[in-house]
Amino acid sequence: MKDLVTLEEYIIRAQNKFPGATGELSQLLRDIGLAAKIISREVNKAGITNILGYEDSENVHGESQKKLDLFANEQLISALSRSNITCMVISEENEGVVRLSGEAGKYIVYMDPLDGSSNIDVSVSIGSIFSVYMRPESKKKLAEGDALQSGEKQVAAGYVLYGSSTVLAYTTGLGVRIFTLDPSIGEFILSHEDVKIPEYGNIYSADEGSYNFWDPGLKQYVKYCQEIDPDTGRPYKARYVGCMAADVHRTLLQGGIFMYPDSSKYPNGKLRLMYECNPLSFIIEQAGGLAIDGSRRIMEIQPASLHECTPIYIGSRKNVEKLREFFVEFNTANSSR
Ligand code: AHM
Ligand code: MG
Repeated sequence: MKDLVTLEEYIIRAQNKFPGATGELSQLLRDIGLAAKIISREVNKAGITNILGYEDSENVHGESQKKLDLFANEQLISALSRSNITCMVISEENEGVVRLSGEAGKYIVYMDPLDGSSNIDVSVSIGSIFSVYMRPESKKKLAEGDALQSGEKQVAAGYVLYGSSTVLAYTTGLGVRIFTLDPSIGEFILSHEDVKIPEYGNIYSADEGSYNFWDPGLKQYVKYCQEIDPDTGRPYKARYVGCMAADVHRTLLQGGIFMYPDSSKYPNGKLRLMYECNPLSFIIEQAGGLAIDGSRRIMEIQPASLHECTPIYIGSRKNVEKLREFFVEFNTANSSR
C-alpha cells in the first residue's frame, strides 16, 4: 500500500528543507487546513440543518449573505487568530480590514471564505480561497494601504474546494500540491504532487448567457472554440460551475481556459483581484499556465483598493495566448460591444 502523507506532515517536511525557516508560514497553512476541515463538515450537513438560508445582513457588495458564508468567515478568522502570526485579514465578507490580536504578526491574509455561494442551495461545489502577503517590515502600526500589494508579492496562496470530495491546493512559490480530505480519518492526504496544467486543453468556461455584453474579441474567440476542427480538438466542451475555485480547479487538472470578462454589464469584470484572481493566478502560474486581464499579467496589477474587480482569463498557456491574439485583432480602444 502507498504511504499516506498528511497535510501536516507534508508542511513540516517542506519546512525542514529550509533550515532558517521560522515555521510561521507552515503554522498559518496548518491553521487554514484546520478551518477547511470544519467548514467542509458544515458544508456537508448544510442541507439537513438550519444553517441553510439567508442571514439578515448584506456584505460589502450589497449581496445578501448566507449563514454558511458567515460561518466560513468566522472559522477562518478564528483559525488565523490562534497563532498570532497574522496581523490583518481582508475578507470578501468584511468591508474594512480585520485587525487580529497578533498586531505584530508577520502576515496579511486575503480570503474569499465561501466562493460560489449561490451554489449552496442547489448542492453544487463551493470553495474557499486565500492569499498570503508579508507585512512591510519597517512598520509597527499598519495602515490599510499596506495591504495593497501586487499579486507578485504573494508568499503563499491556495483554495479549498468542497466538491464531490474536499480538496485543498496550495503553493508557496515552489510548485502546486493538492490534498484530498479523507473524512473517515479527518485528514487531508497528499493526492497530487507538483501539479502541472496541460499546456493546451479543449474546455472553455464562461457565462455565455452574457454574450451580448461582451467585446468583439471575446465573441470571436468563443466562436473559434465552437468551430469544428479535429486537429485542434475543436469544438471545445463548455463547462461553467459558477464557482471560480471549482472552474479553475478543473482547468488546472484538465486544461483549457476560464474567463470572467469585463463587459457592458460589468465594466471592470466581477471577480475580485485580491482574493479571487491573484491567488488562483499564483496557483495556475506555478503549474505552468497563464492568467491575464486581457493584456497584463494579473499578478502585476497594482491594486488601488481592497475589494477591486478585474477581468480575468486564466488557464493553459496555449489557450490564453490564442485568446490574446483575438483581443489584439478584434478589440479596438473603443470597441462597441
Ligand atoms: P461569490 O464569491 O460572491 O460567491 O461570487 C463569485 C463567483 C465566482 O466564483 C464565479 O465564477 C462567479 O461569481 C459567477 O458569477 P456569475 O453568476 O455572474 O456567472
Ligand atoms: Mg468568490
